[in-house]
Amino acid sequence: MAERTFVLLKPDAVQRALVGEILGRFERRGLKVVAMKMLRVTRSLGETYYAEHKGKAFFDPLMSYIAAGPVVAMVLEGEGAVAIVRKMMGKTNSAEAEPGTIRGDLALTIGRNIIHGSDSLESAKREIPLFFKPDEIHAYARVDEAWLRE
Ligand code: DAT
Ligand code: MG
Repeated sequence: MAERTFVLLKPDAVQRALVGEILGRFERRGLKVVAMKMLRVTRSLGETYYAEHKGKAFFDPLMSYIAAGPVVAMVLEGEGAVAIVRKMMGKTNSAEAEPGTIRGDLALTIGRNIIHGSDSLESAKREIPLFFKPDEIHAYARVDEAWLRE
């Protein structure tokens, strides 16, 4: 069953011009981009999005990091998308992430780990509507078919 997951390229990924590199990995794997936008994460959105970490020692630095510049948010669709994206991202602590993973190839520390991906289908269902309205998410297969008929 095709499922959807939420991915956020954090401010350092944008600032380091790694958007194409990371997006290309997902596209080449076969995941479909069904929604994408560049935006700033406000303090209020950041607190809702990372609510599970409120009260932890790294919460304030995490809020500053996520709000430090524009991010690229996206919804990726495909069979097993949630687990596949997590595997491709590598461990949360970039220092421990395996080479071949996004963090293992492109990031050095836990505090600058360049990417977020939903950790479960439930998280994806909570996170996607924080960033996208229903009409900003596109039914990829149907769009493609209509376009081919023209
Ligand atoms: P992930 O982003 O792999 O889902 P998470 O949800 O546990 O990891 O944490 C969210 C972000 O918070 C993570 O990408 C980086 C930061 N973070 C987590 N644990 C941390 C820690 N021990 N020290 C500093 N930052 C941390
Ligand atoms: Mg997480």
